[in-house]
Amino acid sequence: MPDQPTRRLITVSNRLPIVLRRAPDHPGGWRAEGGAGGLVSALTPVLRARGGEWIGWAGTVEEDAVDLDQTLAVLSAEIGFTLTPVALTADQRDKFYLGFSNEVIWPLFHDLQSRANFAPSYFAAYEEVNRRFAAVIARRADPDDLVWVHDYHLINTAQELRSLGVTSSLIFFLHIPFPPPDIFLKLPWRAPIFAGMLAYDLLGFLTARDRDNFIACAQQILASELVVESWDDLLILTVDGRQVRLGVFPIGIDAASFERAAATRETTDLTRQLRMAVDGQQIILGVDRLDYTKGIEQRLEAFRHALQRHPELRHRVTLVQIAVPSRTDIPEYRNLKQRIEGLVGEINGEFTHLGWVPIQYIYRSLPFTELLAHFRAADVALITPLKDGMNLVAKEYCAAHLDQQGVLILSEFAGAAAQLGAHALTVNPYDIDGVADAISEGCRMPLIERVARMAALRESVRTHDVFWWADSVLRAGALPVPGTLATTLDEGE
Ligand code: ADQ
Repeated sequence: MPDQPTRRLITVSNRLPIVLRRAPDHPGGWRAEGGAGGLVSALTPVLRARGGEWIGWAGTVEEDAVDLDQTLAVLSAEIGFTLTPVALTADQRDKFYLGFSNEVIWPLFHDLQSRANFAPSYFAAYEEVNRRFAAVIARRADPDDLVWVHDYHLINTAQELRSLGVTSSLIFFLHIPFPPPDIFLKLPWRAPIFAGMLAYDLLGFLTARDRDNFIACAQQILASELVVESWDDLLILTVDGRQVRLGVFPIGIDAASFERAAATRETTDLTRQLRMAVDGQQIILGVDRLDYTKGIEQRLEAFRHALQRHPELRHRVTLVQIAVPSRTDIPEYRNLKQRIEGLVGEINGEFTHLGWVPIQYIYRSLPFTELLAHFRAADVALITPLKDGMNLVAKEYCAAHLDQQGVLILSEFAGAAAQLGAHALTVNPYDIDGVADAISEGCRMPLIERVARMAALRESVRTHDVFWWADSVLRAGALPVPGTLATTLDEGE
């Protein structure tokens, strides 16, 4: 088998790193957008260097997907590796993506089981689509390739690949939390989903919390059949004579690019404009996809409470809440948008006074430079998800904060708290009083403390960036596991 650095990499994710839109005046009839984001910037150089390929859904339903091959061939040549589409029908997209992935797994794995819609028809579509992905991968993968599958949409792909006789090394990375047993076991399809995860060779989790929850589930589901041993930084599960590695790999951002982009003249000018617009007030910033896991409603309540509890904040602070439209085809998300807009209206109605408006609410995806300018201009970032796999916004805020004077208020239930919690103000997002007090503390924090905390946060974000993350996962995926493992979990942990 070739050495780790030379093995070809096949990356698989629900979506390709591009979005295609119909454009009759473009060659092939399609226009490509996107290609930004941490995952793309981390994996693009790896795929180019090793030779490789990205397999995923192109975002168009099968009925529309004529002439796609020519467009993807041109894009593949431009990007430096092959883009291979998986076709989905409109019905599959609805039941697999909107249904099972986002109405079942997403809420349940974020501990919000009451929001899950366990509709029986969704799981069949999930299996069908995972089978489709496996069929495409099986046509493309050689035994020496590393196949790296991303996220909760594709948990069952490895099992399908094994049944097709694929012997390549299979890595799975979960970008969301893994829940504790009392929540996971509520899933009606817990047996096939758990078995699906065990079909991979390496399972990557964002935090030790998630890995340990997985092991706790394994102990309940597999009981005496399970052996857990520690080896290097990994844990090895032996189930039915097969070994599965478990690793903790906190995803980072492309920190150097963020710093560079934050320092440009354009970003600096926009930052100045934002600061001038609030006329000397402090800016508190929230940036999230509009999702119930992000705790936006609870955050707005905490801000209202802060204005009541700490009246000195009035006329002195503005909360800028940027909400990026997300999953708007799911009713739960449309209802949440209405509730958030209602709350913003209520709070502004209650407190607006002599030209001071406490909340600026933005509901759209901002251009990158504007997003960076908001990060730079904000005195305090208020990042309070109810639960989050990692939360990259917290890291992006630190990387972009070139003057080192910003304060990070961070939910203890964001995966990022494991790395950043020591230098952030950590809060329980359900504790309205506690968050209100943290807002007041963040706004009053002395300069010397702000700078010391932010310097440490930036150092952590810079050291553990997205390239470090991708490299750690790929190394763990390619390591030869010794036949006999010396330390058992009981002895070693
Ligand atoms: P998300 O739930 O999407 O990711 P997050 O990690 O915060 O959450 O990433 C959001 C991304 O969207 C960030 O890169 C951010 O810059 C971008 N973004 C946010 N607001 C924007 C705006 N207004 N305009 C443009 N871009 C905006 C999932 C998991 C997370 C995990 C990541 C990566 O839910 O827990 O950290 O995957 O593994």
